[in-house]
Amino acid sequence: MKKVITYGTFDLLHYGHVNLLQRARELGDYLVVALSTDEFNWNMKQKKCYFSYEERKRLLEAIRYVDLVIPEESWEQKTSDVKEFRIDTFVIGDDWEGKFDFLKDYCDVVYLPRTPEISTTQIKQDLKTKK
Ligand code: C2G
Repeated sequence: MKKVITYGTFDLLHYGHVNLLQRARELGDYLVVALSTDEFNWNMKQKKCYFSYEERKRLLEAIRYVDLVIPEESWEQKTSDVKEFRIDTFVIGDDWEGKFDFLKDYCDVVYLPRTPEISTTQIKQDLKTKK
């Protein structure tokens, strides 16, 4: 079984995220999503999530491409995650291009093109301006 892992906040979930998850899953047979916890988002990414970790986890688990959701609590956990879950491929959007090449010692590393024109920031801005 070829196992894939990806990481992210996934708040507010949108089709750009689903495009990423679908392509990630297509690189193997099993997809693990390490979902940033509320604390990690706030302390390390200065992101205030609209949906809580549990709500975001529930949404991800409803996506057909996702097999397992685990918490992302630190920047440093990727290597141990790859070992623990016997991951073959690490995948993430190309906004992170090159940032996780250190994982090449343990698994394949794939940066996928982001889906253009959609982002949570854009959604929030549009909601503010839409009458
Ligand atoms: N993404 C995408 N296209 C978009 C928006 C996001 O392909 N229009 C991808 C991102 O590149 C990422 C995933 O969807 O691979 C999740 O996006 P975020 O929730 O913004 O993830 P991020 O905050 O970048 O967290 O340790 C890694 C971090 O946890 C990644």
